[in-house]
Amino acid sequence: MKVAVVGATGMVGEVMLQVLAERRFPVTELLPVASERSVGKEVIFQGKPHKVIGLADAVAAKPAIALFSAGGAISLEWAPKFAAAGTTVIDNSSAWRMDPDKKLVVPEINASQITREDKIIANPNCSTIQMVMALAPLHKKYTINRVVVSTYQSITGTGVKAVRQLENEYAGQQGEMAYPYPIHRNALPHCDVFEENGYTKEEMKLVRETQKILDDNTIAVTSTAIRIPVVGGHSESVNLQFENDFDVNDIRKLLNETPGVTVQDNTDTNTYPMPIYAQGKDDVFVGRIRRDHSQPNSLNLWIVADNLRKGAATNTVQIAEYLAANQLAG
Ligand code: 11C
Repeated sequence: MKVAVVGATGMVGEVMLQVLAERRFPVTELLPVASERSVGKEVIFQGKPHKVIGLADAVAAKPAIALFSAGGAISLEWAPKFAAAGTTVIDNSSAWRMDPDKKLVVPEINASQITREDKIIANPNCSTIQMVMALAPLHKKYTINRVVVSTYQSITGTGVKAVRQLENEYAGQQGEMAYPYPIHRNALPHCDVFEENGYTKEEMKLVRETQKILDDNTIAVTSTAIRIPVVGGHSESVNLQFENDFDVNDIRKLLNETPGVTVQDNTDTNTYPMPIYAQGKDDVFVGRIRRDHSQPNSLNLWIVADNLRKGAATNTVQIAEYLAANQLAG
């Protein structure tokens, strides 16, 4: 398959190239695509250099699939142009996620919704993906009424500018700031911009995207998203209230049996998920599984995943794998 990676020189784009190679996606020709100032630069794919091309040239090359991670504005302008040329776009920005005509896909949960007519498919936000991976099997069996989530998010979610800010702060140097405050030795209750309702965009993504992916607008979700000086992945403290009572051992068993989820949960051995161990892995890790005794039918979970992999690149490549396996693209 001819595959374009739009935003190939960015943080997520680089991981997309890595994941495509690792998972041996059947790429017959790779088109690394980036903004004009990167055109002509080289990226390495499968050990070989590939020249970066511009967006118009990539559309003209009619790839079967284009993986986009170049920001919402580029997606809004260029995804329809690729789609019109017959390419199936899998878009990692927030541009199309809540469009009622676009599918918002976590393959383990809802890939079967995709048809050949879907020419722009949205990849959810990283913090949503890892949460719904754990929630989906529990919702199916016990029906979730309410979710209260607090996130502890890696600076890699902001991008390379934030990584530089932290590095400069470690080194005691001045430099460009990605955040309004220092991030070293700090915690910012502020991921993405504030909306009029007092929540940040990141917090509202957790609300709206969860309902869309689980196909249930009756699930009440409230969230607080925090940025912390960590690079390996996002962590989430999640409190769930179910319609029906549950057995905690059955919850553990359900999560254990869920493809893409690894349970790390043994308080005797201090076993629980942490971003330093999740980094570089594709699974979503769940631990601290325990009943919330303060109210009926309630459960606490701690969920960790590498936000650049399952939260972004790996999920996108898994969607591409589904398209390839079911001959839905190209
Ligand atoms: C963060 N979740 O950690 C964001 C990054 O909507 O795809 C990804 C933003 C998005 O800041």
